[in-house]
Amino acid sequence: MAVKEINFLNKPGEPFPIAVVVSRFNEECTTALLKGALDRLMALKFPEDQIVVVHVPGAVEIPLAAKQLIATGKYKAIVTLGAVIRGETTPYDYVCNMVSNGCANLSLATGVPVIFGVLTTENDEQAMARSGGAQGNKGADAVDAACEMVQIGQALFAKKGLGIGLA
Ligand code: INI
Repeated sequence: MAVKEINFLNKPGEPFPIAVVVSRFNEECTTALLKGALDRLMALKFPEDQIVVVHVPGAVEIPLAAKQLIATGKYKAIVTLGAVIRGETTPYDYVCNMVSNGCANLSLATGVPVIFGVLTTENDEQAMARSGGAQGNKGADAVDAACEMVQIGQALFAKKGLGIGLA
């Protein structure tokens, strides 16, 4: 069967200019997410001058920084990292909705992958488990997702290569 398949799982491809937006709120966790993302970028041989990291106060501020980075036209993907932890008196649902809708809308409106590496958990233990603990590191996973999505975009819009040529 000559079915054309596009699948870049475990095929990171060539490095590209990438931006990481990381929030400070729940800093222990987000610092570990950033380390996971940068370690993965280094392992994939991204040159340091292709990477920018922007620190913002909290998850709510992530979409605006991502939008401003996209507006520069320099970056092929934006990785967002943050930690929204329910706790007892926090505005968890509002923060989750603002950051998740903001990133999704931005990605769809611009065509630039805005990867959602923001943890949304019930408690600190769940968040730390996903920041380099028993459940891996969502920062590293977000870099992998960025590599996949950039290549999918290139494949779908390329006039050569896979030849789908939507552009
Ligand atoms: N920001 C987070 O990144 N995580 C949270 O868990 C959180 N909680 O729970 O309140 C949080 N709030 C701050 C918010 O992101 C903004 O920085 C703040 O509201 C200023 O706009």
